[in-house]
Amino acid sequence: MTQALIVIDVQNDFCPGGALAVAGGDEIVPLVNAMIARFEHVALTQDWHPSRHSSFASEHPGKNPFETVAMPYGEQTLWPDHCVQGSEGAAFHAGLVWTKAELVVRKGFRKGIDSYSAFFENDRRTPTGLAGYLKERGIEAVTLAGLATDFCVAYSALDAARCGFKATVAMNACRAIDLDGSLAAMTQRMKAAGVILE
Ligand code: VGL
Ligand code: ZN
Repeated sequence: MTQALIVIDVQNDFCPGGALAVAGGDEIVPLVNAMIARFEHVALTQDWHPSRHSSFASEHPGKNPFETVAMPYGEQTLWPDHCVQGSEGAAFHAGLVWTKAELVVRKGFRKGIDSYSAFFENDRRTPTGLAGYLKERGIEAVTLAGLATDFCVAYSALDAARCGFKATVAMNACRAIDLDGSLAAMTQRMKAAGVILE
């Protein structure tokens, strides 16, 4: 089976000191680097929001980060401003050895819709193009690692399985936000969808 590694959002804003820091987010960098070295094909994702993105709590008067709001496409968690296009926070962690990557998928660039998954935006319908890219390249199996386990990694893994890829998550090379039990809930959803958790 032709395999690819997909490294999810290993960006400064998701690491300690960043705007939406994930505890221990930087600890995965050496593990991810070792995986990059081992895989024949590597793609990266980069959370890439315009300023004033609709997922930012600052755009919703009276709302705080980590609260939710109803969007036309469903419930959306609100976040601190993060990963603004071209900012230092949106850059890959300085220790990430990303030069081998064959593709960088940027997501979340439409102001009115968030995109956790590397495959579809949060309406679960608008594709990023990644599934078509992988299929055209003959890639049948994907392994995911990165940030955050219970948001962008999990939604990407669920969509990978839904698109017909064999999907594996390297859990030790991921770190979670864990908002109101989201890590346990998303772990359960991944298992139920047939995602292999390593
Ligand atoms: C992410 C929240 C908002 C992630 C991205 O990479 O998991 N989480 N944007
Ligand atoms: Zn984001």
